[in-house]
Amino acid sequence: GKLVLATHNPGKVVELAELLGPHGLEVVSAGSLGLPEPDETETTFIGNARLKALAAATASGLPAISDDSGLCVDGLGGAPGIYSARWAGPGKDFAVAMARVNDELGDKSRTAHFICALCVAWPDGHSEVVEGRVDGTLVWPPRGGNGFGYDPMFLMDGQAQTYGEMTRAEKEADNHRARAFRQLVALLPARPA
Ligand code: ITT
Repeated sequence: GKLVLATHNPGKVVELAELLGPHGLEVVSAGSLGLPEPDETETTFIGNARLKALAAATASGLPAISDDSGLCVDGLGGAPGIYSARWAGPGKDFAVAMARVNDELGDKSRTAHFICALCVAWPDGHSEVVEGRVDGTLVWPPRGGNGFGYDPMFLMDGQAQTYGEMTRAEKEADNHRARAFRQLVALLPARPA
């Protein structure tokens, strides 16, 4: 059946489409349906993921999958966290966002993790949510031009390359989004559209 991808972030669309592909679900984007971008008024990744998926499912009459994610930096008390997109400003400039993270960090702890909450919601208001996490450290200066967002400064534990230096296949093999997705897949057949 058809599924709405309830995100306006092109980097997420690429990764989620790749993850969903093998499951034979026909994906339509929120943008192509002209769905509005709801304000992210919740205080948790899971809360915002639910809000976005329910808004898209209700508006479209189709099941919808949303992604709320972000970078949590230990030396910054977990910031930018749910504000990760907002730190890039209206111009969505992640060079600026990464520089702000680095400036505010100074010599505080550079350990960090990415969180990805994925939600699938149905037009009748039912929803399921899962969360994936990947741990790492932050490098400076940023390395690599692949991926999106904070990828060039994130070095996953056990890796020599930042997400910005990895190929798409290398990053997608194991990250917060893929880890969340593995849990979500287990829930999908339980409630087909
Ligand atoms: P939607 O709400 O439309 O999905 P958004 O970009 O506003 O798009 P979020 O509110 O979830 O999404 O913000 C998450 C931000 O965290 C995102 O803009 C990235 O900068 C960052 N982020 C999330 N996953 C990432 C990843 O895999 N690599 C790098 N940065 C990531």
